[in-house]
Amino acid sequence: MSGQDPTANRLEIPAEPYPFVFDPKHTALLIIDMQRDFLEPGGFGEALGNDVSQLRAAIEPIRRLLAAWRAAGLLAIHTREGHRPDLSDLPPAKKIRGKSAIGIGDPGPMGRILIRGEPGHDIVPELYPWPGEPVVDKPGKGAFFATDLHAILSNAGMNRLIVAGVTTEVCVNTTVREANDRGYDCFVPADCVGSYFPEFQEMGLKMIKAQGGIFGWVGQSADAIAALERA
Ligand code: C5J
Repeated sequence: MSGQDPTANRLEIPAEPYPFVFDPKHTALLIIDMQRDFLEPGGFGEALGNDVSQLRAAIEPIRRLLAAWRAAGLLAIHTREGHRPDLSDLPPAKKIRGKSAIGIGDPGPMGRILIRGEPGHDIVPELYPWPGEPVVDKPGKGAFFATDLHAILSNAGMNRLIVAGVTTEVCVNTTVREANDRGYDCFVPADCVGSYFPEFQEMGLKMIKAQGGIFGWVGQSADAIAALERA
């Protein structure tokens, strides 16, 4: 698409396995599941025994990237993992997986866990969507499964994604793979994604950029911001 557009703007971000080239007009910033239940002390993530500071480290880099993205007037999209209050879109297998004492739909520290409309399901205040920024509610790990994300992106002429959010090995990786299969090139800023497990953070990023960028590119948010500022 960018090759046919006389106004195309080809920006370059240093990345692995090689520089990521993108036209900001055709690139969306996709922020995955930066929800209070995953990130805040006292939420579902912590109740399961996870160290939320591992995820919270991504908030400030995402905030800076989002600010630069918004300042340039570009498309930012947010996702939230969660389910209908009557649980009709929650597969029984997902409900019982893990056999933990509290699960999806149960009362939790911030309302019913991962239920749309509950405080814990909402996005952390630091990254709260602006009016007009699409928020995609997804019942699965991948942001394309059972959502209108692909329609929103293609109707807006997007062919590249910058993917941030949590967790690196679960919803970020699943979404990048889904996007790759649908023809999107994805850049993942390593400092803007987080995992409760350092080894999964490392391997989750390695799997994206392996074999010549089998699923996408990995780099740093400061380089993405610098590319935007140069433009
Ligand atoms: C998980 C997610 N890990 N957003 N969700 O269950 O990665």
